[in-house]
Amino acid sequence: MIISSAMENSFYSIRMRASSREKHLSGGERLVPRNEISAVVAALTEQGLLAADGQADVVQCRVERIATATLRYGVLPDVSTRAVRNDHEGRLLAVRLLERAGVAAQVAQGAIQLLADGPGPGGTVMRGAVIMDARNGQRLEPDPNRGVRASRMDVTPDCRFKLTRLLQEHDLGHRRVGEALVLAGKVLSASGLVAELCWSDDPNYTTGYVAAPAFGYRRISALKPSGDPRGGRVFFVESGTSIADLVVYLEETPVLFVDHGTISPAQQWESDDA
Ligand code: WAQ
Ligand code: MG
Repeated sequence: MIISSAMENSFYSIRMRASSREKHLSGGERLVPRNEISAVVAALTEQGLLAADGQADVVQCRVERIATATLRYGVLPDVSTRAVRNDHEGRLLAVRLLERAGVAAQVAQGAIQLLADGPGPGGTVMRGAVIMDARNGQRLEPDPNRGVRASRMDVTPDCRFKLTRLLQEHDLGHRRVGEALVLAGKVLSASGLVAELCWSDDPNYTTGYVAAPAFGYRRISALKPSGDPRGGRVFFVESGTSIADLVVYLEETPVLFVDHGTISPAQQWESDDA
């Protein structure tokens, strides 16, 4: 949800990218006030250096001032978690959630297969996300090698303080959770956006999520088998959505979240649940 309001103070976009021989290893994006720039650049640089067991040979951080007038404000999606027994159950649940959000069942299944096979060229991981027509499954991202990167989104310092504490109370203090929640928040705020599907390319991180306006950010404890290095993101859109406008919004429009939503305790999922 996006709310418009006037807020003073300059914010700066900080984007980090770590790579090894042209291969993307890790990225990070923050929007911070002037006084946090140095600390955040240091933290993101360290994150890039640590990525993939320290394989990075280039870590770049780019700092850009954001024109205050372009800033949009929003509230983060609600967070809920379903524990599943294995990735088969997890993928079944993901299909059901995507259908509920308005994605055709076959399209949802196809998207899961795409991420399972590796959506990049030759079964590799993409740096960004796939954009997919929710009705017919057509891939719409302008560059299918790279995908689209959601960028220039963050929580305000005040919201970060509250969100960090709340996530920790629910054992969700892992950096990935907050990052993915903010990314999903921006993605869901885009016009024409129906749902997002995501799981990590980190072989040891099996939890993924389906996000949609109707149920927020729903975590699923297993969307892939442990040890699998493939992962990715699919942004599902309504047919007829302007992809050019969507890409500009996701990559360039700065969005700051001023508050979080609710966080519900994890629930065991049974396949006969609605
Ligand atoms: N924009 C678009 N796609 C991205 C971005 C981005 N900024 N960052 C990563 N991706 C794509 C890219 O294809 C990656 O391979 C893939 O997503 C996964 O990225 O609640 O850690 O950073 O427990 O490995 C979700 C669950 C974790 C967190 C997701 O993703 C939770 C995660 P990763
Ligand atoms: Mg990441």
